[in-house]
Amino acid sequence: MGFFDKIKAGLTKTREALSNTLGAVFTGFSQLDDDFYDELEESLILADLGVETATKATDRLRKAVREQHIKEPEEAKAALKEILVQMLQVGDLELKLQTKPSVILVIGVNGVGKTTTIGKIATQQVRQGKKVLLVAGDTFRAAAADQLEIWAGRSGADIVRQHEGADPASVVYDGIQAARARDVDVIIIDTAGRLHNKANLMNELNKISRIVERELPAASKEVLLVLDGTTGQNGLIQAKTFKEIAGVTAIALTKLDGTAKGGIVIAVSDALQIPVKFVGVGEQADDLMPFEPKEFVEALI
Ligand SMILES: Nc1nc2c(ncn2[C@@H]2O[C@H](COP(=O)(O)OP(=O)(O)O)[C@@H](O)[C@H]2O)c(=O)[nH]1
Ligand SMILES: [Mg+2]
Repeated sequence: MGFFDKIKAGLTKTREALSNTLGAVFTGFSQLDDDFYDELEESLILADLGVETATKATDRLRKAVREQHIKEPEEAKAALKEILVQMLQVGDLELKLQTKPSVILVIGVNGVGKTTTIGKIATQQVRQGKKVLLVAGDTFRAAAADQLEIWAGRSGADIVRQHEGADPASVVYDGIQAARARDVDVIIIDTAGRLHNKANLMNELNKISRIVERELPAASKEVLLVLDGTTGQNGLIQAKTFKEIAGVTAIALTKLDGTAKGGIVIAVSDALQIPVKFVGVGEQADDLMPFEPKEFVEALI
């Protein structure tokens, strides 16, 4: 299944909601009047774009309709798609992994899918012939490193871990030394995401970043924030907090195969101006898709 089909299958719920509402907006109105725009904005909010982004998209459509002398709702639909695609193109969509080694620091609250996403990315990288090392920086529970170890086995990556309760920064230090010794291409660091104590989490992430920066000053680095697509606008609040404390460079949005309303992808890209680089559409190794704005919007509308 290609990106389009998988997303389409994954977003069945959203698409049902959207084709009922959005579809109805474009077929139910014969002219592009205020009622049309009100209805459109409301259905975009229902699709989880959030009020701010939905309003912005609607305003841009009004402007496009005026400037391009659009009369028909069908033409306006094409213009809206273009606007949404633009809102999703806020940066490079590929991971920047130019140096050997490169580092991906993976952050996000508990349960969003960090470890699973790491396993999936490792699978893709190993398939491309890269040597991958996973670093078990979530030392909060022993089970977290066990889970990462299972993914290492599945994907063909190496792993560095320590005992439960170890200092994450020290595990990261070990990982970097191991990566040097073993000629690793990509280091992927798992972290714990206990957001209930923001200062603590910030400290921990800062410490890890400092080690990486000190040991590998010239390396390509990505800070990948993982968000659960089913948490809707709540995810957006989390994302803002993490952006503030950790200098996020990329986003992976998981669980788009569930009850997620896909519009959250647009809300997150637009509000944070950080590109969504991956979407998770299941629990298996192959269920991670590189994000393609055009196909995504086509699948959505
Ligand atoms: N349906 C679905 N489940 C996912 C996806 N990504 C992760 N999960 C599940 O979400 C749960 C939490 O994932 P985990 O990687 O342990 O989250 P972490 O606490 O952030 O490391 C697990 O049961 C995963 O199998 C996804 O894209 N789709
Ligand atoms: Mg985990």
